Amino acid sequence: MHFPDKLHIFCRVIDNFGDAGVCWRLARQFAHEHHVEVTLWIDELASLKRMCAELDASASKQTARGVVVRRWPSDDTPFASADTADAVIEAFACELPSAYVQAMAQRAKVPAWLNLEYLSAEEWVEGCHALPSPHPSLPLSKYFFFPGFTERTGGLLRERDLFAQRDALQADPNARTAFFTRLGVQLSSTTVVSLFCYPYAPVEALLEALQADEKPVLCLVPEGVATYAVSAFLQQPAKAGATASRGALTLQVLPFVDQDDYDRLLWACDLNFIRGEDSFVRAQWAARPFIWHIYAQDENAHVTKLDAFLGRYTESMPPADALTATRFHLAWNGIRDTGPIASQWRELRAALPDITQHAQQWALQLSRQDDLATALMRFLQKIG
Ligand code: TRH
Repeated sequence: MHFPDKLHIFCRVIDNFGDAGVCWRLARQFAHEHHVEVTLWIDELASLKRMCAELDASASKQTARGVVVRRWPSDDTPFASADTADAVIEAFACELPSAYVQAMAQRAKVPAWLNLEYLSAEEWVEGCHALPSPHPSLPLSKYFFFPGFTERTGGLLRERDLFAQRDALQADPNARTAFFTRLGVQLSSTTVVSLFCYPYAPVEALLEALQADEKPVLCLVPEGVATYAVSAFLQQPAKAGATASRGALTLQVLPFVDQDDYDRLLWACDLNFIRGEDSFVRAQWAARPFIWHIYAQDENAHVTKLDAFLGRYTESMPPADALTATRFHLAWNGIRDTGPIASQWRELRAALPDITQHAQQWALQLSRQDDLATALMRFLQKIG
C-alpha cells in the first residue's frame, strides 16, 4: 500500500526565505519522486514567489510544480476530518490551526503527524530524533523529526537527480558560460564567488580583501543582499545588473533567481558564501568550498551550532586547511577574534584548491545517507 496518499505541510514564515524554501523544496520532492498528493499551507506567499515566479501571491489556492499551494487558514476556518491528510508535517514548530488538529483526531485512522525541526550538527539531535509527544487531550501523537548529518538523524534534503544535474553543468564549460550569460554575467575573472549573507556580515572588509587579490575575482550578489555595502562599492543603487570594478574585484548584482537557478549558481561558482539553512545545505551539495553565515540566535546558541558543524566538516581535512576554514568562518560570523578578514582571505584563497577537493568528498560522504524526503516517507509509513 502506498502511504501517505495525501500529505499536508504547514509552514509559517518567521523571517527571510529559509522556512518557505525548505518546505517548498520538500513539497516538490514528495510530489515528483514519491508521487504523493501534496498541499503546502503557507502564510506568506510573497516569500515563496521569490523562489518560484509562476506563483500568484494573491491566490488562496493554486497548483504549481505538482504541489497544491494554499494560504494559511484564518482562525475561524472550519475543518472536517475529510479535509485533513493521511500525514501531516508541521514545519519548524509552526503550530497547526486548532480546528485542523480537532479534525485530525476525528479521523477513523488518525494521521501520521510530525514536526520537522531546524537543522543542526549538534550531537544531542540523534537522541531527540523521532521521539513522540502525545497530545494532552486528543488521541494523537506528534513526532519530532530532525534533519541532520548522521545516519541516526533524518538526513538532508537532496533530490534524486541533483548530482547528475550538477555534474553535467560542472563538467561542461559551455553550459556554465551559457548559464552565466542567461543571468547577464560576462565571465572575465578566474575566480567567481557568490555572496549570500545577513546584513551584519563584514562585507565591506571582504570586498576590500577581494580588491587586493592577486588575481581577478568576480563577486556575484543577489539583489537585496548586503545592500548597504554593495551599493557603497558600486556607488549606485544595488539593483540587478549593476556592476563596478576596483582593483582585482568586479562586483555584480544578480536578480534573485528561482531555487533551481540558485542551485546552478552555487554549482557554477568557485566559492559560495551562503547563510541560514537551505542555502547552507545546497552549498554542500554543490561540492564547492563555502562559507556559512549562520542565523544568529538568542544566547549565542548559533555559536555552538556553528562549532558543531565545523567540527564535523573539518574533521577529515588536513589540519592546516581545517584551521583556515574554521578561522574564516569565525571571522565571517564575528565569533572570537581570529584576526582581520584581509589576512583570513589570503589564507583561504591559498587553501581553495585543497578545500575544493574536500568539498567533493564531503558531498559524496553525505550523499550516502538517505535524503530527508525518503527518510520522512519511511518514518511516516512506520508511524502511519
Ligand atoms: O533566508 P534565510 O536566511 O532563511 C533563514 C534560515 O532558514 C534560518 O534557519 C531560519 O531560522 C530563518 O530563515 C528564519 O536562508 P536560507 O535558509 O538559505 O534560505 C534562502 C532560500 O532562498 C533558499 O531556499 C534558497 C533561496 N534563494 C533563491 O531561491 N534564489 C536566490 O537568488 C537566493 C539568494 C536564495
